[in-house]
Amino acid sequence: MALVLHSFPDNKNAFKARIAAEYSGVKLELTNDFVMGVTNKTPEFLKMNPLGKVPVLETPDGAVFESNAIARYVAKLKNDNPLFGSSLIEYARIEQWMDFSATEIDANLARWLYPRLGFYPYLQPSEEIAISALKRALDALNTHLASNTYLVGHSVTLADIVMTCNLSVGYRFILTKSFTKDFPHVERYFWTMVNQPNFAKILGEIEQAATIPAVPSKKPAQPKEPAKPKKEEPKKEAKKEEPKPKEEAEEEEAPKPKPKNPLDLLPPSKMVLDEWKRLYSNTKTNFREVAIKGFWEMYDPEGYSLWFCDYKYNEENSVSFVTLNKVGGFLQRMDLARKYAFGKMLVVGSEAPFKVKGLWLFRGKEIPKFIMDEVYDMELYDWKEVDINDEAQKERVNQMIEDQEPFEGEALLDAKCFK
Ligand SMILES: N[C@@H](CCC(=O)N[C@@H](CS)C(=O)NCC(=O)O)C(=O)O
Repeated sequence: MALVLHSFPDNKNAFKARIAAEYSGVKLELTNDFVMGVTNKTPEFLKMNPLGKVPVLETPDGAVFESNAIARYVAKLKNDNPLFGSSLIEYARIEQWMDFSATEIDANLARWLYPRLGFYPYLQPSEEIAISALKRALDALNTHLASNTYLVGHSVTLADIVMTCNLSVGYRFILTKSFTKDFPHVERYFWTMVNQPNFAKILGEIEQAATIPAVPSKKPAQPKEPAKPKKEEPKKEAKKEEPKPKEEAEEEEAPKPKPKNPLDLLPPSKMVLDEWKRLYSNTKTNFREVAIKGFWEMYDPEGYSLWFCDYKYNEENSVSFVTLNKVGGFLQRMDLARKYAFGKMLVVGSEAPFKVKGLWLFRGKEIPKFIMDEVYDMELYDWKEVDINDEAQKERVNQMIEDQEPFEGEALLDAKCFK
C-alpha cells in the first residue's frame, strides 16, 4: 500500500512531509478529493486522527497524525538519512530546532496572524505579547544564523524543512519587509531555503506580504444612551451625595433583572425555530420533499425574515483553509444569536478566489440590531432581504438550504450550517 497524505493542497503542515519526501526519495500519494470541513469530519477520518485535523499520513501499518511526526516518519524511510544529521548531538539539535520552531515561532505567529484573519477574537494585549515573543525568538534565530548557513551542520536537515514551512506562512501573510529587515540572517536563510529545488517544487513561489492584515473591523461600541432622569427627580448637582437611608441603599443594591432581548418581546410567531432546526437535522433523505417543503410550510414572514449575504472581499479568499476558518470564526461569533437565527454559509468554487455566500433566517423583520452591533463579521457582507414572492429567489433559498452542488455553476468547497 502506498503512503497517502491526507490534506488540502496548500497546507504548510503537509509541505513538511512532502519536502522531506523529495529529499528522501519517498513517494507520497496525495488525496485529490479532500474537502476541508467535510472529509476530515467523516468517521473514517476521525479514526485516523480523533481531532479531525490535517495532515494525516496513512501507512501500511496504520495512520500517523501531527505534521512533525509525519515528516520524521517519511525521513526515517531512508536509511542513514542526512536529514537527521551525522551524529547524536546533531540529531539532538535538529529536534531542538524543530521544537523551537513549533513552540516559539509557529505558535506566536499564529497568535498574531489568526485573530487578524478572523479565526479567533482579536485582543490587542494578546497580540502585543505574541509579537514580542515572536521577535524574541526571531532574534535568537537571527543570532544563530549569523554564523550558520543551516540550522544544524552543513546541509539541509529536517529542522530546516520544519522551520522554513512554519516561516512561510508568516512571510506570505504577515511578516512584511519592514518587519523582517530587523532579522537579516533569518531573511537570507529563508530565501535561500525556499529557493532550494526540493523546497521550491513543493512551496512554489512565495510572495512576501506587502501589508499586515487589518484588524477585523468592529463597529465602535454605540454610546450608551444616558439614562433619562425621571421627571420628578431634581437635577443632581455635582456634589458629594448625602448617605442614603439604609433601606433605600439596599433596594438599589438588589441585582437588576437581565434586560429582555427585544426579540423576545415580539408578537408570538407560528414558526417555532427549534422545530425547523430539528426538521433540518433529522431529514436524511428526500430533502426537498421533506425539509424544504416543511420549511415553507413553517415559514412565517410576519415573525421572521430571510436574508442573502455575500462576502464583500472575495478576491482576498486566495487560500482555502484561511477562507474556511474565516467562515468558521463568523459562525462561532454568531453563537449569541442561536435562539433567534438559522444560517447556511457556502464556500463556493473549486479554486481560488473562493466566494462566500450565505442565507440567514432571523427572528423579526429586520436583521437584529444586537447581532449587527456584536458580530463584526456582519459588516464584511452585503445583505439583501429575500423577496419570497420571487420564485427565483425562493429557489436560491432552497438550493442554499440543501447545499446543492454545483451551486450557481460552481463546486462547493464547503457548506456550513448555523443551527
Ligand atoms: N499540530 C498539528 C496542527 C494541525 C492543524 O491545526 N491543522 C489544521 C490545518 S493547518 C486543521 O486541520 N484544522 C482543522 C480544525 O482545527 O478543525 C500539526 O502540526 O499537524
